[in-house]
Amino acid sequence: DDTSRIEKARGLLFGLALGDCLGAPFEGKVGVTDADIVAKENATDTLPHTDDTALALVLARHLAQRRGDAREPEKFVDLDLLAREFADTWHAEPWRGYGGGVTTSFRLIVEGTPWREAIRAVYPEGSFGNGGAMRVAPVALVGTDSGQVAALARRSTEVTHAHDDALHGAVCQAVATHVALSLAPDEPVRAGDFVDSVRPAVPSPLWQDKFDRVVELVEQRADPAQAAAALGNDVSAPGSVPLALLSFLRNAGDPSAAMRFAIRAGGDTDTVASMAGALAGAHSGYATLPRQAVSRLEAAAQLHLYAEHLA
Ligand code: R7I
Ligand code: MG
Ligand code: MG
Ligand code: MG
Repeated sequence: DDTSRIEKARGLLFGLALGDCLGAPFEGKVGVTDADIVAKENATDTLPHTDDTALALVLARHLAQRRGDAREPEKFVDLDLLAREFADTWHAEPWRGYGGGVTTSFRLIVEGTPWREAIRAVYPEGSFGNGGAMRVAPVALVGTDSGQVAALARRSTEVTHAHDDALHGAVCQAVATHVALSLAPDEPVRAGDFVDSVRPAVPSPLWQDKFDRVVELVEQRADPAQAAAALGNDVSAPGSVPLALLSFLRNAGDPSAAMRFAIRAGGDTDTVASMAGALAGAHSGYATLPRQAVSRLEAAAQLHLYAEHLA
């Protein structure tokens, strides 16, 4: 119904932003405890976001315009315009923590280089960074089935990331978010079934192997350190998207626990917690997010606006 739809849309967007904001202060830190993270949740200062949320807001705004034909929603992504919107957003606030490759390509795009050329200036094969996956979750609110969601994910990613693994990572995160939206918040999530719903969208041996490991790690009740050792926790798409999926599946029904698991796994904490937060929020809904923290998000007003537009 409409109530649960908007509740889940808010959960998705606020979970994405909250994971980014809670994870950012812990990037690269070791020995982080649950108590350290809960103290951040319960503080009173504003929670500033990084590039992850900044670009997710750009994509949400772009999708809210619903350009093109509703029968072909993948056309809701205008590639040339979206590339320009991302680059302009970097240019307005370049201090948000952007990756080195996109910083160069955004500068070239702002200066007038066509995006297809600009994005191969640093990495000729295209970046395999997680920058497509970190911002992709809003597409799950627009696509009506896995195929549409995957097409939207690819289009929203390819304007910055041409490498297959960056595209696979974004499709994985988007389709997983779509599945999370479709599940009742109060029903238990079965990791094997959940992963089986995502698998067909990511037909790559590397990613299928990652999915096998995610299911094993849920069954073994792996801790964050074991999860990071088995799956990776870096800025590459294959080294971060599976860890976010595991963080969600290990803590289904408890978004705060999913984000804390992701942060305690270390490495690229803002991005892994953000992707885990989007999945967990899409499944459990806005009301289950830590209340004291969501009200302090820098972008709270915009997140509410786009949740209403996209739900
Ligand atoms: O993918 P991207 O937007 O970075 C996102 C990450 C997130 O953690 C954000 O929170 C922010 O901190 O950055 O930016 P890119 O510059 O495309 O990729 C990120 C990094 O991945 C690069 O700086 C490289 O270290 C690495 N990388 C590569 N290294 C070698 N060869 C990406 N592609 C390649 C490659 O082809
Ligand atoms: Mg970031
Ligand atoms: Mg970073
Ligand atoms: Mg990051």
